[in-house]
Amino acid sequence: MTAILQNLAAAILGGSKGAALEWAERGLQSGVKPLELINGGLTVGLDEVGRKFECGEYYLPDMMLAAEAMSAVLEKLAPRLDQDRNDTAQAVKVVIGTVKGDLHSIGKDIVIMMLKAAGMEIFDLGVDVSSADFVCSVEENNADILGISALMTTTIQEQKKIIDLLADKGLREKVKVIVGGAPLSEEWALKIGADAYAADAIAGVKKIKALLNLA
Ligand code: B12
Repeated sequence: MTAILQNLAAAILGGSKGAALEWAERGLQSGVKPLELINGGLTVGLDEVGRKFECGEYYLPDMMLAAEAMSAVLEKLAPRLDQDRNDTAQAVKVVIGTVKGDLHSIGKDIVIMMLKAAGMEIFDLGVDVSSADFVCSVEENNADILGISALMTTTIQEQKKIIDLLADKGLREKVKVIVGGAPLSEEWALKIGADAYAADAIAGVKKIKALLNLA
């Protein structure tokens, strides 16, 4: 099993969609849970891609190939995630997106997969979303939760803009805000006035349930 995860991570690192899909399939057939393939294989590979990019060993096209391979496998795994039989979260409406200027979607999409598996209703705004569009969607859909993703130190400030705009429109008390993304921390969430921060998708589901006092 460890070999499968290692090979899956290596396929992502090599930007090979075909190999990544094949190792994911082998993993599933050997009984590895989709979540383990995501956390123990795909994400490990992509983190390494990020490190190589940072130190100049990889360039943008390498990162793009790795991201495409990752997205293809996620698409394959999405319908196979365990569905939560407990339906306490059924009526929860979540608006989620990645901030303006930021095109990173993979982390957000994993969070969405987990929230859907937990039975929540998702309004996915996509990437590069303006603060006005976030706030409009919260209002229109009467959302319980607003999830805001930002992956770059240059874009995380947008999260604060959105929270400030919610307050300006008198909507801040109507919705709980959770923020996520690799450069963030609890301190950041506190500083910008979010209700919660989650380091990964699983923590995200737990924190959202806690914010809404669900079991
Ligand atoms: C893949 C990738 C890309 C892909 C994105 C494809 C896509 N469809 O998403 C592409 C190639 C397009 C890309 C482009 C760029 N990228 Co890029 N990218 C990455 C990389 C390698 C992985 C990101 C990722 O998907 N991680 C895997 C997921 C699972 O992790 P995650 O996003 O952190 O999400 C998890 C948690 O954070 C959390 N979470 C995330 N969001 C949310 C939201 C909520 C509500 C909750 C609860 C939780 C949550 O849960 C998720 C799942 O567990 C990172 C390096 C890294 N390790 O982060 C660089 C990285 C983020 N990119 C970087 C850069 C510089 C760029 C570019 C500027 C490069 C360039 N020269 O053009 C462009 C920017 C484009 C733009 N305007 O956004 C830098 C950012 C540096 C900084 N300033 O902070 C990084 C850190 C690479 C590096 N080490 O230098 N990138």
